[in-house]
Amino acid sequence: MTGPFVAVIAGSKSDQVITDEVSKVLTELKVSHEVQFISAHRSPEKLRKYVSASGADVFIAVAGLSAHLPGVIASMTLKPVIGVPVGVKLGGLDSLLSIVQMPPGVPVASVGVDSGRNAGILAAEIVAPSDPAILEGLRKMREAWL
Ligand code: RP5
Repeated sequence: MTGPFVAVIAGSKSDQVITDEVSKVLTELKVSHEVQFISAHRSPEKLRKYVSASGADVFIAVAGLSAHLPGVIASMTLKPVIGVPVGVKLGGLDSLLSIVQMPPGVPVASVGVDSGRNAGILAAEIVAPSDPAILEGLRKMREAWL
């Protein structure tokens, strides 16, 4: 594999509509990535193995309800983690607060509820300084708004 790599992990197959959005924008921006469905609550050991074996430069973690997935991933890696809260109950507020209220020293970034596209763009922005093609893709995406 060459170039930066983004690992997208969701807590459940029921989050796939959001991971599809993440995947779509990362593909548009030509960022190598893969999507996995691994629950922090139901299969913590599988998650630990995946995170420690992953060569990811950035993790995107998609989860609803008590969304501990991004924080648990952050506890297992020094790479940046972007959480995507999913609006399953309470308009996604439960998930959003679970993601952003991390203890000091273990930060997780968060995009808005169900904002898979923004998570993909943010991940691309994080890796773009080391990859001129991704930077150019981001520039073109913004130019297209004009
Ligand atoms: C979270 O609980 C998942 O990320 C999903 O958003 C939500 C519901 O999961 P399922 O019960 O559909 O597996 O862990």
